[in-house]
Amino acid sequence: MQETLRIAVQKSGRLYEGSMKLLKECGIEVSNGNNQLRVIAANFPVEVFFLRDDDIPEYVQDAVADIGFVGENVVSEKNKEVDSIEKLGFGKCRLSLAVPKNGSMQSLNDLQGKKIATSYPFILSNFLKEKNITAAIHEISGSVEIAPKIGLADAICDLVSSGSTLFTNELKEIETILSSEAVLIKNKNLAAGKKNILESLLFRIRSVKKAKNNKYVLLNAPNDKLEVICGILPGMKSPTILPLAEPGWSSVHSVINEADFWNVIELLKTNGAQGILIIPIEKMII
Ligand code: PRT
Ligand code: ZN
Repeated sequence: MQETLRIAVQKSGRLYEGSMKLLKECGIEVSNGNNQLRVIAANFPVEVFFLRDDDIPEYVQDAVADIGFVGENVVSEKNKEVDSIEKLGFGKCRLSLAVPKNGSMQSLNDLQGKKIATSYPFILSNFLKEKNITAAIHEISGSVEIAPKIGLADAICDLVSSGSTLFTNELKEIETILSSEAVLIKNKNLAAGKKNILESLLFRIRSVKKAKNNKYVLLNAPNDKLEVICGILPGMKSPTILPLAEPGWSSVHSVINEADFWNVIELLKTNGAQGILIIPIEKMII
Protein backbone atom coordinates (compact mmCIF):
# COMPACT_ATOMS: atom_id res chain seq x y z
CA MET A 1 0.00 0.00 0.00
CA GLN A 2 1.25 3.48 -0.84
CA GLU A 3 2.21 5.60 2.15
CA THR A 4 0.03 8.61 2.97
CA LEU A 5 0.64 11.75 4.98
CA ARG A 6 -2.09 12.34 7.59
CA ILE A 7 -3.00 16.03 7.92
CA ALA A 8 -4.99 17.34 10.90
CA VAL A 9 -7.24 20.27 10.03
CA GLN A 10 -9.79 22.17 12.16
CA LYS A 11 -13.19 20.52 11.74
CA SER A 12 -15.14 23.78 11.82
CA GLY A 13 -14.26 27.29 12.89
CA ARG A 14 -12.03 30.09 11.79
CA LEU A 15 -9.25 27.95 10.27
CA TYR A 16 -11.41 25.46 8.37
CA GLU A 17 -11.95 27.47 5.19
CA GLY A 18 -8.37 28.74 4.94
CA SER A 19 -7.04 25.20 5.39
CA MET A 20 -9.32 23.70 2.75
CA LYS A 21 -8.64 26.55 0.34
CA LEU A 22 -4.90 26.08 0.72
CA LEU A 23 -5.17 22.35 -0.04
CA LYS A 24 -7.28 23.16 -3.09
CA GLU A 25 -4.79 25.76 -4.32
CA CYS A 26 -2.12 23.09 -3.94
CA GLY A 27 -4.13 20.96 -6.36
CA ILE A 28 -5.20 18.50 -3.67
CA GLU A 29 -8.81 17.36 -3.99
CA VAL A 30 -10.45 16.72 -0.61
CA SER A 31 -14.21 16.54 -0.67
CA ASN A 32 -15.75 16.75 2.76
CA GLY A 33 -19.32 16.75 1.50
CA ASN A 34 -20.68 14.35 4.12
CA ASN A 35 -19.05 16.08 7.08
CA GLN A 36 -16.77 13.09 7.59
CA LEU A 37 -13.98 13.00 10.16
CA ARG A 38 -11.45 11.46 7.78
CA VAL A 39 -11.12 11.95 4.03
CA ILE A 40 -8.58 10.51 1.62
CA ALA A 41 -7.49 12.91 -1.13
CA ALA A 42 -8.28 11.81 -4.65
CA ASN A 43 -5.06 12.83 -6.36
CA PHE A 44 -2.27 13.21 -3.76
CA PRO A 45 -1.11 10.78 -1.04
CA VAL A 46 -2.69 12.59 1.89
CA GLU A 47 -5.47 11.81 4.28
CA VAL A 48 -7.21 14.69 6.10
CA PHE A 49 -8.47 14.35 9.70
CA PHE A 50 -10.98 16.92 10.89
CA LEU A 51 -10.47 17.76 14.57
CA ARG A 52 -10.93 20.47 17.22
CA ASP A 53 -8.05 22.90 16.89
CA ASP A 54 -7.03 22.49 20.54
CA ASP A 55 -6.36 18.77 19.99
CA ILE A 56 -4.18 19.16 16.88
CA PRO A 57 -0.76 19.72 18.58
CA GLU A 58 -1.21 16.66 20.79
CA TYR A 59 -2.36 14.43 17.93
CA VAL A 60 0.66 15.51 15.88
CA GLN A 61 3.01 14.98 18.82
CA ASP A 62 1.58 11.49 19.39
CA ALA A 63 1.75 10.63 15.65
CA VAL A 64 -2.00 10.15 15.35
CA ALA A 65 -1.58 12.73 12.58
CA ASP A 66 1.73 13.44 10.81
CA ILE A 67 1.22 17.16 10.28
CA GLY A 68 -1.40 19.75 11.22
CA PHE A 69 -2.63 23.19 10.26
CA VAL A 70 -3.24 25.15 13.47
CA GLY A 71 -2.89 28.63 15.01
CA GLU A 72 0.51 29.58 16.45
CA ASN A 73 -1.43 30.69 19.55
CA VAL A 74 -2.63 27.10 20.09
CA VAL A 75 0.84 25.66 19.41
CA SER A 76 2.36 27.97 22.05
CA GLU A 77 -0.38 27.36 24.60
CA LYS A 78 -0.37 23.57 24.30
CA ASN A 79 3.44 23.45 24.38
CA LYS A 80 3.68 19.98 22.80
CA GLU A 81 6.73 18.39 21.18
CA VAL A 82 6.12 19.33 17.54
CA ASP A 83 8.04 21.31 14.90
CA SER A 84 6.43 24.45 13.45
CA ILE A 85 7.75 24.55 9.91
CA GLU A 86 5.77 26.92 7.70
CA LYS A 87 3.52 29.91 8.30
CA LEU A 88 0.41 29.57 6.16
CA GLY A 89 -0.70 33.19 5.72
CA PHE A 90 -4.27 32.91 7.09
CA GLY A 91 -5.93 33.01 10.55
CA LYS A 92 -3.98 36.11 11.49
CA CYS A 93 -4.67 37.55 14.95
CA ARG A 94 -2.87 38.64 18.09
CA LEU A 95 -3.11 37.62 21.73
CA SER A 96 -3.48 40.80 23.75
CA LEU A 97 -4.09 42.11 27.21
CA ALA A 98 -7.07 44.42 27.46
CA VAL A 99 -8.60 46.47 30.28
CA PRO A 100 -11.85 48.47 30.71
CA LYS A 101 -11.69 51.53 28.46
CA ASN A 102 -12.76 54.00 31.13
CA GLY A 103 -11.02 52.45 34.11
CA SER A 104 -7.86 53.52 35.91
CA MET A 105 -5.58 50.84 34.41
CA GLN A 106 -3.47 52.15 31.53
CA SER A 107 -0.41 49.94 31.18
CA LEU A 108 1.08 46.57 31.94
CA ASN A 109 2.31 47.57 35.40
CA ASP A 110 -1.23 48.44 36.46
CA LEU A 111 -2.00 44.70 36.30
CA GLN A 112 0.10 44.08 39.40
CA GLY A 113 -2.06 42.18 41.91
CA LYS A 114 -5.06 42.11 39.57
CA LYS A 115 -7.19 39.25 38.22
CA ILE A 116 -6.95 38.40 34.49
CA ALA A 117 -9.40 36.14 32.63
CA THR A 118 -8.07 34.09 29.71
CA SER A 119 -8.21 30.87 27.72
CA TYR A 120 -4.41 31.05 27.43
CA PRO A 121 -3.13 30.47 30.99
CA PHE A 122 0.21 28.96 29.93
CA ILE A 123 1.24 31.79 27.59
CA LEU A 124 -0.08 34.42 30.00
CA SER A 125 1.69 33.06 33.08
CA ASN A 126 5.01 32.88 31.21
CA PHE A 127 4.55 36.41 29.94
CA LEU A 128 3.71 37.81 33.40
CA LYS A 129 6.67 35.99 34.93
CA GLU A 130 8.99 37.49 32.32
CA LYS A 131 7.63 40.97 33.07
CA ASN A 132 7.77 40.48 36.86
CA ILE A 133 4.06 40.97 37.28
CA THR A 134 2.14 39.02 39.88
CA ALA A 135 -1.49 38.63 38.90
CA ALA A 136 -4.17 35.99 39.42
CA ILE A 137 -5.05 34.09 36.26
CA HIS A 138 -8.67 33.04 35.92
CA GLU A 139 -9.01 30.42 33.19
CA ILE A 140 -12.26 30.44 31.20
CA SER A 141 -12.93 28.70 27.93
CA GLY A 142 -15.13 31.20 26.09
CA SER A 143 -16.65 34.70 26.12
CA VAL A 144 -13.57 36.03 27.87
CA GLU A 145 -14.45 39.57 26.83
CA ILE A 146 -17.42 39.84 29.19
CA ALA A 147 -15.38 38.92 32.30
CA PRO A 148 -14.59 42.51 33.45
CA LYS A 149 -18.18 43.67 33.03
CA ILE A 150 -19.61 40.87 35.19
CA GLY A 151 -16.95 41.33 37.85
CA LEU A 152 -15.12 38.07 37.11
CA ALA A 153 -11.80 39.74 36.39
CA ASP A 154 -10.11 43.16 36.13
CA ALA A 155 -8.55 42.51 32.74
CA ILE A 156 -8.56 39.94 29.95
CA CYS A 157 -5.99 38.24 27.75
CA ASP A 158 -7.66 37.15 24.51
CA LEU A 159 -7.31 36.92 20.74
CA VAL A 160 -8.02 40.05 18.74
CA SER A 161 -8.32 40.43 14.99
CA SER A 162 -10.45 43.42 13.93
CA GLY A 163 -10.76 44.77 17.49
CA SER A 164 -14.54 45.03 17.26
CA THR A 165 -15.18 42.58 20.12
CA LEU A 166 -13.03 44.71 22.43
CA PHE A 167 -14.75 47.85 21.19
CA THR A 168 -18.30 46.56 21.83
CA ASN A 169 -17.29 45.41 25.28
CA GLU A 170 -15.69 48.78 26.14
CA LEU A 171 -12.22 47.33 26.49
CA LYS A 172 -8.89 48.65 25.23
CA GLU A 173 -5.72 46.79 24.35
CA ILE A 174 -2.71 47.66 26.45
CA GLU A 175 -0.18 45.05 25.31
CA THR A 176 0.26 42.46 22.54
CA ILE A 177 1.71 39.23 23.91
CA LEU A 178 1.90 37.25 20.68
CA SER A 179 1.18 37.66 16.96
CA SER A 180 -0.29 34.58 15.39
CA GLU A 181 -1.32 32.98 12.12
CA ALA A 182 -2.01 29.44 10.99
CA VAL A 183 1.15 27.35 10.83
CA LEU A 184 2.06 23.90 9.55
CA ILE A 185 3.30 21.71 12.40
CA LYS A 186 4.89 18.30 12.00
CA ASN A 187 5.64 15.27 14.10
CA LYS A 188 9.29 15.16 15.14
CA ASN A 189 9.95 11.65 13.83
CA LEU A 190 8.42 11.32 10.38
CA ALA A 191 9.41 8.24 8.38
CA ALA A 192 11.33 8.81 5.14
CA GLY A 193 8.34 8.14 2.89
CA LYS A 194 6.19 10.66 4.77
CA LYS A 195 9.00 13.20 4.70
CA ASN A 196 9.05 12.96 0.90
CA ILE A 197 5.31 13.60 0.68
CA LEU A 198 5.69 16.54 3.08
CA GLU A 199 8.47 17.98 0.89
CA SER A 200 6.26 17.95 -2.19
CA LEU A 201 3.36 19.43 -0.20
CA LEU A 202 5.66 22.19 1.11
CA PHE A 203 6.88 22.87 -2.42
CA ARG A 204 3.27 23.41 -3.50
CA ILE A 205 2.39 25.52 -0.43
CA ARG A 206 5.43 27.76 -0.98
CA SER A 207 4.57 28.23 -4.66
CA VAL A 208 1.02 29.25 -3.74
CA LYS A 209 2.26 31.66 -1.04
CA LYS A 210 4.84 33.24 -3.33
CA ALA A 211 2.24 33.74 -6.03
CA LYS A 212 -0.08 35.47 -3.55
CA ASN A 213 2.67 37.87 -2.53
CA ASN A 214 3.48 38.85 -6.10
CA LYS A 215 1.76 40.36 -9.12
CA TYR A 216 2.54 40.13 -12.82
CA VAL A 217 3.00 43.58 -14.40
CA LEU A 218 2.68 44.45 -18.08
CA LEU A 219 3.33 47.96 -19.34
CA ASN A 220 4.29 49.97 -22.40
CA ALA A 221 7.30 52.27 -22.33
CA PRO A 222 9.17 54.52 -24.76
CA ASN A 223 12.50 52.89 -25.61
CA ASP A 224 14.53 55.79 -24.20
CA LYS A 225 12.94 55.13 -20.76
CA LEU A 226 13.53 51.37 -20.75
CA GLU A 227 16.68 51.47 -18.68
CA VAL A 228 15.18 53.47 -15.83
CA ILE A 229 11.94 51.44 -15.90
CA CYS A 230 13.83 48.14 -15.78
CA GLY A 231 15.74 49.48 -12.79
CA ILE A 232 12.45 49.99 -10.95
CA LEU A 233 11.21 46.49 -11.89
CA PRO A 234 13.63 43.86 -10.65
CA GLY A 235 11.51 40.82 -11.66
CA MET A 236 12.43 37.19 -11.04
CA LYS A 237 15.54 37.43 -13.23
CA SER A 238 15.21 40.55 -15.34
CA PRO A 239 12.17 42.01 -17.09
CA THR A 240 11.09 40.66 -20.48
CA ILE A 241 11.12 43.33 -23.20
CA LEU A 242 9.21 42.92 -26.46
CA PRO A 243 9.01 45.52 -29.27
CA LEU A 244 5.58 47.05 -29.94
CA ALA A 245 4.25 47.47 -33.46
CA GLU A 246 4.60 51.22 -32.92
CA PRO A 247 8.25 52.21 -33.52
CA GLY A 248 10.15 53.51 -30.48
CA TRP A 249 7.97 51.67 -27.93
CA SER A 250 8.31 48.38 -26.06
CA SER A 251 6.19 46.17 -23.87
CA VAL A 252 7.81 45.31 -20.51
CA HIS A 253 6.75 42.25 -18.45
CA SER A 254 7.81 41.59 -14.88
CA VAL A 255 6.80 40.47 -11.39
CA ILE A 256 6.51 42.78 -8.39
CA ASN A 257 6.02 42.19 -4.72
CA GLU A 258 2.61 43.04 -3.30
CA ALA A 259 4.23 45.06 -0.51
CA ASP A 260 6.05 47.35 -3.00
CA PHE A 261 3.09 47.56 -5.33
CA TRP A 262 1.80 51.15 -4.95
CA ASN A 263 5.25 52.74 -4.64
CA VAL A 264 6.44 50.92 -7.74
CA ILE A 265 3.36 51.83 -9.79
CA GLU A 266 3.75 55.55 -8.94
CA LEU A 267 7.42 55.45 -9.93
CA LEU A 268 6.66 53.64 -13.19
CA LYS A 269 4.06 56.25 -14.15
CA THR A 270 6.27 59.22 -13.37
CA ASN A 271 9.00 57.61 -15.48
CA GLY A 272 6.85 57.35 -18.60
CA ALA A 273 5.19 53.94 -18.36
CA GLN A 274 1.74 53.69 -19.94
CA GLY A 275 -1.04 51.09 -20.18
CA ILE A 276 0.02 49.39 -16.98
CA LEU A 277 -1.74 46.05 -16.36
CA ILE A 278 -1.50 44.17 -13.06
CA ILE A 279 -2.40 40.48 -13.18
CA PRO A 280 -2.69 38.02 -10.27
CA ILE A 281 -0.35 35.03 -10.38
CA GLU A 282 -1.79 31.58 -9.65
CA LYS A 283 1.40 29.65 -8.86
CA MET A 284 4.98 30.80 -8.79
CA ILE A 285 7.93 28.42 -9.08
CA ILE A 286 11.42 29.83 -8.86
O1 PRT B 1 -14.11 24.11 17.94
P1 PRT B 1 -12.66 24.45 17.98
O2 PRT B 1 -12.02 24.26 19.32
O3 PRT B 1 -11.90 23.79 16.86
O4 PRT B 1 -12.58 26.02 17.61
P2 PRT B 1 -12.38 27.30 18.54
O5 PRT B 1 -13.72 27.89 18.81
O6 PRT B 1 -11.46 27.03 19.67
O7 PRT B 1 -11.53 28.25 17.58
P3 PRT B 1 -11.95 29.34 16.50
O8 PRT B 1 -12.52 28.68 15.30
O9 PRT B 1 -12.69 30.48 17.13
O10 PRT B 1 -10.48 29.89 16.16
C1 PRT B 1 -9.51 29.06 15.62
C2 PRT B 1 -8.23 29.85 15.45
O11 PRT B 1 -8.46 30.96 14.58
C3 PRT B 1 -7.65 30.49 16.69
O12 PRT B 1 -6.94 29.57 17.50
C4 PRT B 1 -6.73 31.53 16.08
O13 PRT B 1 -5.51 30.94 15.69
C5 PRT B 1 -7.48 31.96 14.82
N1 PRT B 1 -8.15 33.27 14.96
C6 PRT B 1 -7.96 34.32 14.12
C7 PRT B 1 -9.06 33.65 15.88
C8 PRT B 1 -9.40 34.98 15.59
N2 PRT B 1 -8.71 35.36 14.48
C9 PRT B 1 -10.37 35.65 16.42
N3 PRT B 1 -10.67 36.82 16.17
N4 PRT B 1 -9.62 33.00 16.91
C10 PRT B 1 -10.55 33.62 17.66
N5 PRT B 1 -10.93 34.92 17.47
C11 PRT B 1 -12.00 35.45 18.40
C12 PRT B 1 -11.43 36.02 19.70
O14 PRT B 1 -11.28 35.00 20.66
C13 PRT B 1 -12.51 37.03 20.09
O15 PRT B 1 -13.60 36.39 20.72
O16 PRT B 1 -12.71 36.52 17.80
C14 PRT B 1 -12.98 37.53 18.75
C15 PRT B 1 -12.20 38.78 18.41
O17 PRT B 1 -12.31 39.11 17.06
P4 PRT B 1 -12.40 40.64 16.60
O18 PRT B 1 -12.39 40.60 15.11
O19 PRT B 1 -13.69 41.21 17.13
O20 PRT B 1 -11.20 41.37 17.17
ZN1 ZN C 1 -10.54 25.42 20.06
